[in-house]
Amino acid sequence: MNGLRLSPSDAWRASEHVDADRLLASVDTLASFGARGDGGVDRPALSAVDLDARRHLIDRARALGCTVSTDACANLFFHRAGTENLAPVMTGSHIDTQPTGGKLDGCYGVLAGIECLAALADAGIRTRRPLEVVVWTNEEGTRFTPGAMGSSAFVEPSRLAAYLDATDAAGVTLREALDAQRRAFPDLPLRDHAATPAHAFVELHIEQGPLLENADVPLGVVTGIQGVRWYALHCDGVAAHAGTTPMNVRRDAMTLAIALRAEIDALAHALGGDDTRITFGRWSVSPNAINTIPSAVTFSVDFRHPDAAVLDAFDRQIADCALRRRARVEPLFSHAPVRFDATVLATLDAACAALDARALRLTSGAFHDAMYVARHCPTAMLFVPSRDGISHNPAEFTGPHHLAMGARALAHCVTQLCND
Ligand code: HGY
Ligand code: MN
Ligand code: MN
Repeated sequence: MNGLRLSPSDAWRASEHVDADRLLASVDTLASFGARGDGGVDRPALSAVDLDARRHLIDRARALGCTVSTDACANLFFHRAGTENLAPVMTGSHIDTQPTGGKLDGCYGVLAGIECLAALADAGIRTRRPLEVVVWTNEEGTRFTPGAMGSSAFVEPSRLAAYLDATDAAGVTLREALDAQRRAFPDLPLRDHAATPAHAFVELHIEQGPLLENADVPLGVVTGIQGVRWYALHCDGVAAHAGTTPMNVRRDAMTLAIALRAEIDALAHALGGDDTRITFGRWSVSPNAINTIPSAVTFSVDFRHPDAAVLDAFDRQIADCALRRRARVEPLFSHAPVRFDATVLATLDAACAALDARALRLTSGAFHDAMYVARHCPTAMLFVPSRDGISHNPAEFTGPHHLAMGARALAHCVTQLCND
């Protein structure tokens, strides 16, 4: 990664031309697509409001002189040409949200990337390498499971085939949603990934946890991401009358599910100790009637841990648990812990130092598209603080000063990398 080093003034000038007001206004404009009444955002991947938001960002990118392309998984690529036709530096994130999401998760990384494009234009800087801002499809994985679909299919295109029949709650398949995107943007050329691998990828994101705020530090240089496992647990019972069926003859699926949840929770904490993060976030009950004993209950398990051996042990033991209780475990998503690239991390350190901003090195508790892209090219992430560590919640908030500082550090870093 050595090569022509920019005169420090160029990276600095790019960071200096980040316009905080323009960035903050772009956050509110994007949040208007799928706005909730409580200040949050509900913008499912490839939904009508997501397509409207994509159209808005495509228009912004084109107005900044970028060419726009897409791929088979509807990722968007906003390409700013360099002086040489070299492998581009990429930055970006996702714009799909949780159902009760905030304005910043993912969106901030995309908008700060676009702000870098605008800052480079304002500063009259033409970097040696192209810079590409990416919108990765379906990172949250709430409409279509698994998460981070777009980045995973970008890194390994053969994965897409297995995703196409994933269905949302209304029975719409990913295949149909991708067709809707193609119909909405028929003129977007397909990016030739094989011909243009990325030189490096930097993702700017809110921390979504309390560490930076507790340390009173404005920037986090993210050294890696902990591992993740998602499962669906299927529990069967026999539907029967709530009033007439004696307790000792019931086969209540909910009784089984509650006992299984307790056993899995205990297992996770026994294996993972203080680093355990276990969540049982999505439940479905059939027939879901007050006066019928449940015949089927399905619940989700989201397990996170930094240690690959713990994740593998959990895999084995959750399967044993389910077998013993005659339930069915369905693995949904799995990613090992990731370590980011030392050179990109050092470039982020240098950017923070150039801004005279204190930075903390930390591991991400949340997964991100960068976990897949790290297998494609040298990758790292940069965080800004989340107030009260809150995210996946309409109350998600980061102060304007921190949002601007993160974007300035990103501009400094990607400008530097664009001339490696
Ligand atoms: O679930 C995650 O870690 C990410 O926020 N989608
Ligand atoms: Mn995110
Ligand atoms: Mn998220």
